[in-house]
Amino acid sequence: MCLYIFLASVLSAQDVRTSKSGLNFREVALNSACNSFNNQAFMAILDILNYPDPRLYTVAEPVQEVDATIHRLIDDMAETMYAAPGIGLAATQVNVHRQVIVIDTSEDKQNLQVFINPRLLTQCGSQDYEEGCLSVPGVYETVTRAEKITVEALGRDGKPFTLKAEGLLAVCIQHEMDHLLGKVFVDYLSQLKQVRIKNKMKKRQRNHA
Ligand code: QAP
Ligand code: CO
Repeated sequence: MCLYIFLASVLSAQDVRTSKSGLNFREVALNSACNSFNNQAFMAILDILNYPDPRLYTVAEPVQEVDATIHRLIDDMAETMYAAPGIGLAATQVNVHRQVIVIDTSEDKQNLQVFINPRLLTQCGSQDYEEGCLSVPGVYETVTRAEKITVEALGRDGKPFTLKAEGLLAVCIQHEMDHLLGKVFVDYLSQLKQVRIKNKMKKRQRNHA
């Protein structure tokens, strides 16, 4: 997105000043944009798998080391989630089968929460919440989950933390942890609803083709 805006503004400026290297201004701008791209200075919006893609049923592997590759994945997942816009995204949904989740349930979208290798330590009570999913666009159905949870995970910095959550955040963490186990919220619904949702998705795919 930033790259496109940047390139569009550079290319629309009809500036053909010649630089020391002999390249004109437009070529220099393009080169530097491409170099930044190769050096991975830009984040990327990733493709999201759509239900009932069989790859959504893959069980994610634990992350062994929170390295630059994982940082890049987290940044790209965050950009993808914010662009959608969504409040949670699991790596499974972008076809990366590692235990990585990004969540931001805040109003101002300034509170990114990262969960690597999450484990539920406690869960209690129950709550019904109307859930959606970026992999099941346009479908919202009520699911019953634990009301309060305690989760242990690694943060973006690779350091372990524990977090108590309730309400929407607790629902979101449980929804995203399900993705890492190869589970989609639709799987909790009646067979009839699952069939209807699959048909709706097929129809959608035809129209968006
Ligand atoms: C999971 O879901 C969640 O259908 C995150 O057209 C949802 O961010 C947990 C979205 C609700 C708890 C409660 C869905 C965006 C976003 C759509 C999302 C859509 C556009 C879903
Ligand atoms: Co989801």
